[in-house]
Amino acid sequence: MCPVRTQVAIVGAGPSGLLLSQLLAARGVESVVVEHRSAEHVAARIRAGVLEQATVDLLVEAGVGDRLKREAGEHHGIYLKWPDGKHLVDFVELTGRSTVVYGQSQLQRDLVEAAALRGQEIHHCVSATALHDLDTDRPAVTFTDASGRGRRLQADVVVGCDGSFGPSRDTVPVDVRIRWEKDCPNSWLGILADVAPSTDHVLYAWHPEGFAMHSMRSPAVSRLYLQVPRGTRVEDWSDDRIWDALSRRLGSGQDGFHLSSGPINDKSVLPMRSLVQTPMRHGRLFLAGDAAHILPPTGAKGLNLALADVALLAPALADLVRGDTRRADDYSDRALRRVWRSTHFAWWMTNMLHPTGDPFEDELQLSQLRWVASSRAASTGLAENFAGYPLEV
Ligand code: FAS
Ligand code: PHB
Repeated sequence: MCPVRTQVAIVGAGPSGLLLSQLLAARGVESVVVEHRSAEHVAARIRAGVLEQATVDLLVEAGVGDRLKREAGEHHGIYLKWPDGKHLVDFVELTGRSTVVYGQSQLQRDLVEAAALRGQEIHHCVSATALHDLDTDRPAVTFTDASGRGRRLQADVVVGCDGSFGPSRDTVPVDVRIRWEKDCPNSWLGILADVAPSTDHVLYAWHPEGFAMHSMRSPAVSRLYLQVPRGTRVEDWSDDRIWDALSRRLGSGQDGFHLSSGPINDKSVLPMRSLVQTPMRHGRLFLAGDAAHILPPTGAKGLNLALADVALLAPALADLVRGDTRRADDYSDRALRRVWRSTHFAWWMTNMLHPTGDPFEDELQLSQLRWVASSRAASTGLAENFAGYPLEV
């Protein structure tokens, strides 16, 4: 096994891993990234879409925001819709902050291009990734590289940016970690369709049959979601069945709203759950992004939170590798303040918008939607959370 040495070993080349390597390079800190999949596979995954103002500012400052500034659609609010009502929560009017819609796959492409420009070392298509000696000052990551060779990456620090299914969070000893998990009874069935969006802002709809959401990726591509029971198989939903359900739940044909349909070119089912693991550091292992927390996507927080983690972590690691551990010692507590705020908001939005089949719950949810629509205080609360907070709450 031929050992290689770096300052920061990053497991995972998704948005958190690549942005971290970008932020570290800007601080003169060397890193090496190991990734299980090919660059094409990671970039092709259809996932998040909404970026908070603080995230946009972070990406622009990191030097990866040029295309985002040119192509992202600014959205100063979201619509809430229910059978006898519709309301625009205007973030700018209420909080002075805005959001943009920019697909995660577009952001991933920007991060990959920036990594190539700076000559970032990334090992794709690795297997058998394992983390070692995390409670020493010589931690390491071993893996089998794409050519089948065993590799050992020695580092000062290891960062787990390996998402929901990576090995990092399980490497923290059971008697050290606390893991909070809460499964939702629903999943989301998401589609990407070649059709112009039928709404100018992201539209969240409560309907007795189930939640639906209309988002977008460009003037010609729509992104839409349906609440489906947990365990739903994507093959159980034909294109026609999907469009029929979306049309009913989004209220097509009512109040001048008409849902346009078109060819569906991606379909997937996303189980919904909340998970938080603390602490987000163990010795020389730091966790960031989905490796540390998973949120229901109803609050559009997953990606934003992942990037907020690394915005905190990069300066802390730059200090750590130069001998100053103070910010690294504070990382977990500081990051978790935002993690819990985002986790609560995602839970609150999910419980307000997803009917459970219980008529009593239906009335509570409808009352909450009418309250948010009629109370400036309530809609400001939603706007503050959705449009996001400064990078450190
Ligand atoms: P990621 O999961 O993006 O990246 C982790 C990387 O680590 C992956 O590339 C993986 O291949 C790699 N990896 C895993 N195991 C490894 C190993 N053993 N060795 C090396 N590499 C390894 N968020 C929203 O806000 N809105 C949405 O609509 C939304 N939809 C989603 C749909 C799905 C199917 C999923 C899974 C998540 C969704 N999310 C959504 C959340 C998502 O956007 C995440 O928050 C975001 O990808 C987090 O980025 P990372 O932390 O970098 O993790
Ligand atoms: C998306 O555009 O994919 C999106 C928008 C809002 C959400 C989740 C996903 O809450």
